[in-house]
Amino acid sequence: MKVLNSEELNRKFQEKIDNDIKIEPNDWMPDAYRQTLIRQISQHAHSEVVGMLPEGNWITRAPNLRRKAVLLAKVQDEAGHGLYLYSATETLGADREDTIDDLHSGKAKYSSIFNYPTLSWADMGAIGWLVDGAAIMNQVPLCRCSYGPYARAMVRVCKEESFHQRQGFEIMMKLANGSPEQKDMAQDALNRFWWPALMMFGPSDDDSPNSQQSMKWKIKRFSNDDLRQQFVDATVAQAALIGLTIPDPDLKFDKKSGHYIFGEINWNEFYEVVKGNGPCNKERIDARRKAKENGLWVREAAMAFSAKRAIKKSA
Ligand code: FAQ
Repeated sequence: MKVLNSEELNRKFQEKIDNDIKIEPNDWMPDAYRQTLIRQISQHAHSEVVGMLPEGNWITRAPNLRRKAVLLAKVQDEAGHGLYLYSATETLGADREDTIDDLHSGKAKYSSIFNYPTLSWADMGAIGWLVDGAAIMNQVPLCRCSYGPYARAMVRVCKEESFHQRQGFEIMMKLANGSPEQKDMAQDALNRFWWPALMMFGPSDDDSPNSQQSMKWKIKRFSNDDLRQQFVDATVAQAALIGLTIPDPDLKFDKKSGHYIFGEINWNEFYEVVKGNGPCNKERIDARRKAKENGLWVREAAMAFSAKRAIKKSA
């Protein structure tokens, strides 16, 4: 069999991408493609796991049994998403423990949105509606990502996120149609989560160092700004439907382009939160570190049990 040189391997690889043929774990891939995927997928996994914390905060305080059961199931789903994504990262040769250590040391990023506090029950509605809503907008195109294991994980993740989005919207709808105090709670949650939700899509295209190459490799199918615009266009109408006001005095519909024009995002706030200076960054990482330490005995017990079983089996 002819041995291909690096230039030929790269050309064949890009040809596959251009023809929408999925790249699988044992296929040849440029190292930069592998590293980009490890970076993005592990950060995505961290986001799912850290993302359990703001909502986990309300499980014991949900207003009734139905809400508690739904919230519990939703938070569990996020843990599952983290697990599929860590597994997808492992198919690229990354060590799961190392990626988790990178999160705990502050080396790896996770979504800025999870560094904001959840102050009222309405925040559960705002997170489902806006945060899961933004996550779906970004993740549906990832179902067509060029890397097979990531694309396949995203199919199931998106089905679950779409249920999450609806449960959040339903909480907001109930509150917005409830007493004046309940409506105020819903509006307050929208006021606090709107701008951070827009930041979830990442820096604007001119300041996004990874986008161009990731789009060439079909990891990303749309730019950060295009997805943010799609989210705004879809969500403004939903807010109007339940009588809530988007907290943006500059928001207006542009007939010519068919899109909503929205105000300037506070990029200074975004970069501060990403750097670790958001309202809850320290609390979130401390909680994850503590979870790892407290779970050590469970991992050790499982390993000891598995070693004992292996000895018994070989005997
Ligand atoms: N927060 O060049 P780009 C969820 C970083 S899951 C923090 O544009 P890229 C489910 C970025 O990593 C939410 N950092 O980067 C849920 C890069 O830094 P690096 C997570 C951010 O990768 C719901 C630098 O800025 N979703 O919500 C953020 O091409 C409810 C330059 O940016 C995913 O991870 C940010 N918002 O595009 C769970 C989806 N944005 O690594 C619980 C997969 C950017 O070079 C409850 N990821 N950065 O040091 C993606 O689609 C992409 O990675 C983007 C960023 C679009 C996030």
